[in-house]
Amino acid sequence: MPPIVLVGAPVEAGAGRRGCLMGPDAYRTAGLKEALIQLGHSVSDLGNLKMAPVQDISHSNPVLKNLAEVTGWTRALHATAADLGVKPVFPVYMGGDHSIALGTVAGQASAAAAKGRPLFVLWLDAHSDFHSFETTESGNLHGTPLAFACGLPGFPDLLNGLPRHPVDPANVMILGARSIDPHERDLLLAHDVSVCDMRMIDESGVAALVKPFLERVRAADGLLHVSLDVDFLEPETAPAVGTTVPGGATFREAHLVMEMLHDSGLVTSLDLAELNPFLDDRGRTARLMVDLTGSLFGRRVFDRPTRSF
Ligand code: HAR
Ligand code: MN
Ligand code: MN
Ligand code: MN
Repeated sequence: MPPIVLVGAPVEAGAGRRGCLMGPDAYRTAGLKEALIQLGHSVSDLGNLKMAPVQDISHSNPVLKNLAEVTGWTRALHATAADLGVKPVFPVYMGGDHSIALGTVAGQASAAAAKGRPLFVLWLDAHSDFHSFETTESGNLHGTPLAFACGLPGFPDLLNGLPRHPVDPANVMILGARSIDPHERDLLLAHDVSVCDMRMIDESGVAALVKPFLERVRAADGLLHVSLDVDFLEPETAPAVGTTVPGGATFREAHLVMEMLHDSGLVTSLDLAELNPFLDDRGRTARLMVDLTGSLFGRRVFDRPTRSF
């Protein structure tokens, strides 16, 4: 595994309530770097990115919130991800609300294009985040990053004239969905995105859903970006998120996904999104996210099989 680079993205401008800007520091307090070093990785922390609000950006939808700040963060994260994505490192983007993925996925996609390899995206989330800036009714831009990543129309020039390298919607899997707005449903169907909702998890189990996706990534020699939203998890297990939806993935389902991702060896970048430490219960959600990241980076009980009967 290449060296891990932690990037702090203290972004809350994309969410409907404040607090996600404390996310990167909560991951530091919860010992993310130390946990990954303990697993034998080499880890550096680039600190928190800086952002300059972009004033000369506008959009006709009057409900959009904090467009200048979100655009500033998108450009900063896009530049960082496009750079890290072509280096022999594994970037972990510590958010920040999920609007960070407007920049991280675009940047990783630009790096994948430079390498001539397709980018795949696994979106672990209660929501599909598949609004365009035209269809969002809440105006909370954390509801839009996956549509932007897939190259949908209805966005202003978030990348300052730089080319968008859209992720093929056929290379996306959403897992854990249970709250999708009508416009998002129409767009997901129109673009033929694979959405595995909680009912499918109940009926098939996460392993049977994730396996064929990973096989596709491998067959295509793809790069794989994983975007983990805290609200993928059941709120009783992970309360520190502003947009809880009951009936989420269990502790074990989430770990199993991470363990399978590790074993696949296919993941090349990771977002940790939507942690709101202001809503946490003595840091337990932050610690759970650190533990899940540990599973993605190889934590297991034994490093070789024990005797079998
Ligand atoms: N779809 C809703 C909206 O657009 C809720 C979006 C919530 N998004 C996140 N990230 N919390 O998944 O407002
Ligand atoms: Mn999300
Ligand atoms: Mn969500
Ligand atoms: Mn909406």
